[in-house]
Formats: sequence, C-alpha cells, structure tokens
Amino acid sequence: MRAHFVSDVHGAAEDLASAAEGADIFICLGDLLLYLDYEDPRQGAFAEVFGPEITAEYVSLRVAKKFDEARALTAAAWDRISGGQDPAARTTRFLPIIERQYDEIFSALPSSTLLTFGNVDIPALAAKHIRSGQRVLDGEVVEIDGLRFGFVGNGLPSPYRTPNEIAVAEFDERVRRLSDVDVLCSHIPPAIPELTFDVVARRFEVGSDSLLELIERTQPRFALFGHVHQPLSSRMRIGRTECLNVGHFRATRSPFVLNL
Ligand SMILES: [Mn+2]
Repeated sequence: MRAHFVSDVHGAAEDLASAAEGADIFICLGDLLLYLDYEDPRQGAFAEVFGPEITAEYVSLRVAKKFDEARALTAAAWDRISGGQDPAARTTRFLPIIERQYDEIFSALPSSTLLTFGNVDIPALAAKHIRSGQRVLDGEVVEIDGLRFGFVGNGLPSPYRTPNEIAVAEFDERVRRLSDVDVLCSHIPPAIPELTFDVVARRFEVGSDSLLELIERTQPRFALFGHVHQPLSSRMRIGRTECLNVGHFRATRSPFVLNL
C-alpha cells in the first residue's frame, strides 16, 4: 500500500491533485489555511485585509516575539480600515477569505482523503466545504488493509495564539483513545527538541508529551506529523518507531510517500 502524506498546505491548493497521483491512500495532517506568509507578505488572509506593508511589519514584530506590539499594530490598522474596534466586524471581514480558501482546498483534495486539522485551521468554517469521502479524524482509529491508522489533530497553547489550539488535557484525552496503532498521524510532533525546533524561525514549536508517551509505550511502526516547517531533524527513531515530519507542503509542493 502506497500512502501519500501532506501537511501544512497553507493555501497551496493548486498542487494537491498531483500530490495524490499514484497514491492508494491520501492523508492530510492539517494547516490548510494561509493566514500569514512569513516569506511573502503579499500572500494570505492577513495581507488581503491589511495590505503588504502592515503585513511585513507584523511579521517582523512576531519574529522578534514582540506580540503586544504586533497586536497594537493590527488594532491601529483595523481602526484605520473600519473606524472602530468591533471584533465582530473584523471577523466578518475575514470570514469570506477563509471560506474561499477552504473551498479551494477541499475542491482540490482527492475525493477520498483522511484528514486531521492543524493549529491554524478553523474547523467550524471548514465543515461545509468538506466533500463526501473526505473524512476528518481526531482521536480516532481507522483500519486500512489490516493496518491501524490513529489520528489526532489541532495544536496546543502557544504564545502565537493560533485559532485551533486546544487545552493539553483535551489533547491528551484524544491521544488516549488511540490504541494498538500501527501508523500514528498527528499535526504536531511528539515533544522531542530535535523535532520541534525550527531552524529558520529559530524557535521551538509546541510538541506533545502524550504523543511521545504513546510512542514510547506502544511503539507504532510510524509516527507522522507536520507543523514544524523547517525542523532541526525531520526524522528520528524512538525504539522501533520511525518518527517522520512529512514536510511543509506550501514550500515543497510534493507529498511524503510511505510504502506500507
Ligand atoms: Mn503550519
């Protein structure tokens, strides 16, 4: 069985169809939306609302970890655009952009896709764009050709306050539902410094202790994940388990292929 994995699609809908060519199963590990593009301030929902100059400034403040200044910058910019600070108005402005992105992505994903969401997704807004045959899995196991694939999505709380971060206890509860898994599929990696450190952003992303514990205790054949766009290590062995970062699809435009 040939499994193709993608993660961190971040708006790159146009290359999803070719990424699925030749695959027996196609698995997407989340982060479908493009909110901010750290490489190109003209791309993404934020740039569409605030323009490239504010976006470039916002990105550099976040890279410098000046989160309060970054929020102040957007508040001032939103004030100029809308003449007020009504959060509902801001949501209304972003809504059609997010909806359009989800429509493009789910139209481009294969009709048979196994999917879990990432930390920048907004599952409630994705729901109506998901086609029949595209299955969202979170805290669930599916058996394919005698192999058990376990899925857990979303992110954990971080200083970046991305929209789909869930509490550690809730995340851990979903991980506990995954028993006797052969292939563990998640958006975020297990909490191992080499896997969570991003060498370009020069920061640690958030990994999960409970995923690490599950791997150490039950030794699935594979643990696949995304989230860290430029990891210090993209693969690591934990006992019998091969831990693999499937790559940043927006940058690579190619799937991670696993023959099972
Ligand atoms: Mn991502």
